[in-house]
Order: sequence, then structure tokens, then C-alpha cells
Amino acid sequence: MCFDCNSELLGSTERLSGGTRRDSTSGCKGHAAKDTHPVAGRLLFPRITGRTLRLSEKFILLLILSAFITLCFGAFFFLPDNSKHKRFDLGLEGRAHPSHRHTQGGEACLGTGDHTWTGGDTMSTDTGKDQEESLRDKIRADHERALQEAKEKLRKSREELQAEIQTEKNKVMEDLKKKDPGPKPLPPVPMPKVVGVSDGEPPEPDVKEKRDKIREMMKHAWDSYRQYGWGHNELKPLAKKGHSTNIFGNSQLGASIVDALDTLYIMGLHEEFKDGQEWIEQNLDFGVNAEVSVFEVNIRFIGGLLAAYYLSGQEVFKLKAVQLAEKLLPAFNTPTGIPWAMVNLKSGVGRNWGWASAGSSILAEFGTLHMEFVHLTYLTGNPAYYQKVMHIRKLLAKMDRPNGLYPNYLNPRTGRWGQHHTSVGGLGDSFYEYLLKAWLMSDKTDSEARKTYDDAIEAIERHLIRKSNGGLTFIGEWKNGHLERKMGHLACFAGGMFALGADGSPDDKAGHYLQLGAEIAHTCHESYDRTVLKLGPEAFKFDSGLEAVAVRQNEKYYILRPEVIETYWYMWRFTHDPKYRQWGWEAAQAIDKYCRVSGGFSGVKDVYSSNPTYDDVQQSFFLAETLKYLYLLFSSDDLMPLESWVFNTEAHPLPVLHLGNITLPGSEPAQR
Ligand code: DMJ
Repeated sequence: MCFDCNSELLGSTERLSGGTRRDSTSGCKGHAAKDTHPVAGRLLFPRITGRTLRLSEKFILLLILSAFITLCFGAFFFLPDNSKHKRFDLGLEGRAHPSHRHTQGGEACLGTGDHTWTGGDTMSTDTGKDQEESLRDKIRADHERALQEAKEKLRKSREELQAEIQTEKNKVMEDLKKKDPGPKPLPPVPMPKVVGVSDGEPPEPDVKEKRDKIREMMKHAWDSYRQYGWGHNELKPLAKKGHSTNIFGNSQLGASIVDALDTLYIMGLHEEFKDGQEWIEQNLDFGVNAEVSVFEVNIRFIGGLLAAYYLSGQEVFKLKAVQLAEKLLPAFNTPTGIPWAMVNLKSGVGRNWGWASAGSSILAEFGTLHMEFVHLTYLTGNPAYYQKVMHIRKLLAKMDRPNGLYPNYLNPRTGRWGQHHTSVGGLGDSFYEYLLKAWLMSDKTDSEARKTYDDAIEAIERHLIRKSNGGLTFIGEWKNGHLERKMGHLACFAGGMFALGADGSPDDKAGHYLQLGAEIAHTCHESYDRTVLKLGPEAFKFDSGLEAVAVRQNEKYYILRPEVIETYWYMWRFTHDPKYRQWGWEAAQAIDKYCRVSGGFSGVKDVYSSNPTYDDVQQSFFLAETLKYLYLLFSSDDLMPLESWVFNTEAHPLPVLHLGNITLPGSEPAQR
């Protein structure tokens, strides 16, 4: 355009001057007028007067002019955008636009440099006007569309709207999923030999009948939870609604589903297992703002998920176990590496129970992580899990132990023992259990664990185990320098532990430990048999003429605990003495008679009352442990053989890792 303008300049000044009103010093032609300028005249038009320009001069002139005009237009187009906006802001919208002139005289574009600016401005203003118009049109159209959509929405039913919202939500979720590549895939590791995970049908019809009855009880417990408490941690079988305790924080993590999975699998309840798996796939999310017990979550959730993985081979269980384990790791961020009792799954902030002696962590809690954490390192290749639990073991090994006993309380800040209270029941129990099971799970290569177990049991036998006047062997509790002659229901698990640890015990004391196991089983059976309901109390005394009975009202309850039945099962496996099946059956019948309600199974508040009241809780460990041990008691030994499986403290079976052939990341090669 301006190139034309300049060529006209060179040949026809008349036309230029005749058309548009111009400043005499401006315009393409204006350059001719500038010849009065001494410098410019000399430089640009040295021989402009008296002769016409030579072609090459014209060409150079043309080149310079076109460069200049290009520069002007370029400058205009590269003006920052907000200059246009400022025009609106400054209320320039209504100002007279030179574009009127422009539309009348198309030649305006032929103006001089100044006019080029003016023309540029004119065009800019025109463009701005056009943009304003199109912006207005757009806004108008948008409004109309929004109005139309709103009208359509109002015409739609609630269901249709909800469906639309759901579709939108799903789309967002899908997009998020696409963007988030998800957790890193785990390295492939060989599946340990998994044997005897199904069947176990007993050849004797009466035993099979009992086993079927236990299976039916499991179905009643599961179906009731499915119907009334699905997704909640536990069930209130009388109120017929969900239930939870502070060990799970304020979460709804479906504890009963995770805890029950392997029992369902072992019992061949595969439809129910699939149902649970689906819930886990779709709902189990650990990014919740809940302060949970590290110990409980480890034994119930990580143990449960790992067992479900090994039994079924379904990857989802392994992935969920690993996701959860990562959430527990911040609990180990203490000055000593002894973990806090609780951790917030979202923030990773940890703390201890307010009731624990001097801010201490609990032996049975930080000492019951080993089995699951070793498996986590095995499955993930991440040495952190193994290192955390080995660090705990090393720290404990260095500490002085009063009378060779481990106190239940240890301060994670100072690394010092709290109150000197030792027990094989609550607060201490599964620490000893896991020392033995660490050895068994390592295919008996972890001799350090075995030695620690043997030493601990020797001290316990010397200081805590006694015979009552009536000849009952019991395990008391060491409190402030003296022995309390009271045994908790929880300590009854030790009968099974002694039997399980008999093989491999030092100085050929296998027979002795098997006998000790049998004596504890007998004592615990007595604690059941001496009640009205034939169910055991929470704690029982051997004092002042009392033998295996509870004294205090708040120790008379039975909350569907498994420990006594657990010991019957181990004793049955090692001795095949029929009395263990007989005792187990008595307990099963009593549970079915006194704890069964239409909405599931409930604990009872007083086992010495013929008319007990219910506590209205179906504990998740009833499905994980009590019913599983009962079922195994009436199954043949080839179901879950003890050479291949080690049960965690929540009865979740984990396979033996043949550590003679495998070296865990972060560990030394194992030696037998
Ligand atoms: C279970 O959760 C575990 O066995 C734990 O070790 C202690 N006892 C409860 C059930 O009684």
C-alpha cells in the first residue's frame, strides 16, 4: 500500500495534492517540500532541482521510503495490546473517529509519514471499534447461550441433573487419571511357594459338619456387616449400623472387609471375597485425614492385604498394602527411630497415646511390625521397611533389661524405658510372638531373632510363669518389682506360641515347651469352663483362693477374642489330641448361643451372668482370627501348612520367605 503511495509520489504530485487535505510538510509529496531543509536536502536530494532523478536514485529513494513506512506500520502493529484496552478505560469510545474521513477518502492511506501514523491510528481505531463490536456480539451470544442452558436445566428432572453431574465428575476423574500416571509399578519378584490354600476337607463327617457350622457363622457375620455396616470399620450388630474405634481415627476404611478377606478365601467363600475385593479397588483410599494406630493398621490392614495378595495373586492387594505402608513411614521420624503409636495418614504427624507411661511407645506395638515390613521390602525392593524394623531390634538389643525382662514402655524421644511393667498379655504379647515368627518366616535363617526370643522366654519363665495352688500354670505380670498373679485373655495366645517355638529351642527343650503350651491351654480352657456362658473373661486371677476367675466387674467381659482358640489350634496341629477340637467346639457353640444376634455377633459384658448384656460390637478380629482359627481347627493339616505359612498376630498368613536363597535389599545374606 505505501509502496504504491511512494511510486505515485515519484510521478504525480498533483494527484496527491488534489485529493486529501494535508499538512504541507507531510505526506509522500511532503518530501519535495522538505527540500528547503538544508541537511535533508543535501543528503537526500542533492540534485533535485534542475533535473529529474536517475533511476538508481529513484530506486534508493523508494527503498528508503518503503523501509520507513514499514517501520511505522510495524511499530503500530507491535503496540502492546493494553493500549487498546486503555482506550476503553479512558472513555475514548465515543470520540470522533477519523475513520469517517477514511471511509470518504480512501486515499488517506496515501498520506505522509505523519499521515501514516494518523492513518495507522485511524485504522487502529477502526480495528478497535470492530473488536468492540465483535466482543459485544460474543458477550451477547454467551449470555443467550447461558440463559438457554439454564432454561433447559430447569426443565430437567432432579435425576437427570444428578446423572449429568455424575457424568461430569467421572469425566474429571478420568482426565485426572490420565494426567496422573499413578504409583510407580513395583518390581517383579518371584511369588514365594504358596501351598495348601484351599480345601483341607476333613475325612470325618462329624468334623466336616462342625467345620460347615463355622463357615455358616462366618457367613452370618459377613452378611450382617455387608448389610448394615458396609464400608465402616466394624459393625454394631444390635443397632445394625457401622461402628469404629479410636484405633482407626475418624476414618471409614472398611477394616472388617480387609481383616476378613483371607478367612473368606480360605473358607472358599469366593463370591464374598470378590465383593470385598471390589470395595477395596473402588473405595480404599489412605489419603484421609485420620490419626490411626500404626500397630493396628499394620497387623489388620497391611497384614490382611498382604495375605489376600499371596492367597489370591491379585495385584490390587499388594499395591494397596504398599500405598498404606508409605503412609506409616513418617511415624518412624522420632529421635530414636522407635515409632510413634499413632500417625495421621494425611499429614504424617505422629504422637503417642496419652495414657502411656511418660509419653512412651508400647513394646507390643513397635515390636509387632517385623513380619509385614520384611514382606514389604521383599515385594517392593525398598530396603526402608526392613531397615526400620532392624533398627528397632538393634536398639533394643543394646538396652539394659531389668531381670532380663523387656518393660512394656519405651520413650521414643529419650530411648529410655518408662514404667517397669512386663507382660505377655496386653502391651507386651506380640513382641515375643514376632521374634519367634521372624525366625520362622525367614525359613529359620534369622538366628538373631531366634536367640532374642529364647532369651526373652527364659526370663519370662523364670519371673512370670507360676503354678497356682490348684495346679494351674499361669503367666502373671511384673509390676513395680513384684508379680501380679493375674492373667489376661490376651496372654492365652502364648500357649500356641510355646508350642510353635518348641522345635528349634535351645538345649533340646522342645518337649518342655510343648508341655508348657499344653499347660497354658488347659488353664485358659479352665477360665472358660468356670463361667456360666463357657466363654472366657478378659482377665482372671490366681489369688486368695481364686483360680482362673475374674474378680472385678470390668474384667468379666468377652469381646469375641481369639487367643484361647488360637492356642487350641496350634496345640491340635502339634499333638492331634482330640481334646483341643472338643474345647474349640465348646467355645464355638457358646459364641453361637450367647453372642449371635440377628444383626451379626456381639461381645457380652459378663460371662458369669446367665442373662448377659451385649456390648453391641462385632470386632473385625472376630472375622480375621476367631472364626479362622476355629475353621482351621476342624480342617485337615494340609490346609495352610505351618511349614509354608506363618500367621501374623491378626491371623493373616504370610508365606515363609526362603531367605537362604534370597537376599533382601538392605540386608546381609542370611546364614543358617
Ligand atoms: C488382635 O487384634 C491381635 O491378636 C492382637 O495382637 C491382640 N489381640 C487382638 C484380638 O484380641
